[in-house]
Amino acid sequence: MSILIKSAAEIEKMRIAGKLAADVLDYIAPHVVPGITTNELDKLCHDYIVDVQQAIPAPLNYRGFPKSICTSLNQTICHGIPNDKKLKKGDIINVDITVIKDDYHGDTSKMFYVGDVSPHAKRLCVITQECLMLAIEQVKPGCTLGDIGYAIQKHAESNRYSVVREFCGHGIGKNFHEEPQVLHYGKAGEGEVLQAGNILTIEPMINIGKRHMKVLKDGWTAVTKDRSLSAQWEHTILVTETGYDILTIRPEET
Ligand code: EYF
Ligand code: CO
Ligand code: CO
Repeated sequence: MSILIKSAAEIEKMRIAGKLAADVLDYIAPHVVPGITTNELDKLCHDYIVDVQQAIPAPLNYRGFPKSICTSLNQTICHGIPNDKKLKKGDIINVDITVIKDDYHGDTSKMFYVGDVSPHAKRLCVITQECLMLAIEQVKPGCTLGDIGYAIQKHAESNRYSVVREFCGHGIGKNFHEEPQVLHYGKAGEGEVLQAGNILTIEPMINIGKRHMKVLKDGWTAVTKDRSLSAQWEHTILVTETGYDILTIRPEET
């Protein structure tokens, strides 16, 4: 199965959607402090996306998801549902934003520290971001999906962390989730070959403990089975003629 190749016009719309998603993370950053609830973060992001960006928060009602963003706290791997619990000093939290603008999607997430966090929590967040960047650096025409997964798995496991296997990155465009599935583990040289014009997300989820997860009774929230901390970072990536372009890059990363 070959991966969709976007036209120049589609790529332009994806650039806009990607920039808007990245802007939401920058907008929300000063609000991620002890005492705020994830429901308050959800409302701030929702209103910014709808009223300021004149865009649509893609998660809201997507396959029945009840909120506009995902907020995944401490041992939550992904798809955490915003609620009325206050953040506290020492928490780590992933905020995952997907916006739809002019029919096209931009999808990105990052880890936030709530006040001062422990060195072991910080190390997990840093290594997980390195996993994402090492994977992105693989991307160019001719690279395989296995090259991406291998880069992540190698860096995570050489730091004695584990890679969650139940969730993956994905192609993205007019649809939130398109082919291919981008696994965060694998063997170099295996799997589908990327071509210029492909657009996909890479979004590794890395645990301090074992890789296994369970889904809570709410039917959405994935947590580590051993209750160890988990971290995730995500970008939307365009494959260019010479390499890659990070469509959701933030100023702090350049
Ligand atoms: C059992 C959802 C469906 N799915 C994926 C739906 O790609 C994403 N983030 O990078 C992504 C975000 C969301 C998402 C938000 C809601 N959903 C979640 C959990 C299980 C499920 O189907
Ligand atoms: Co996302
Ligand atoms: Co995604």
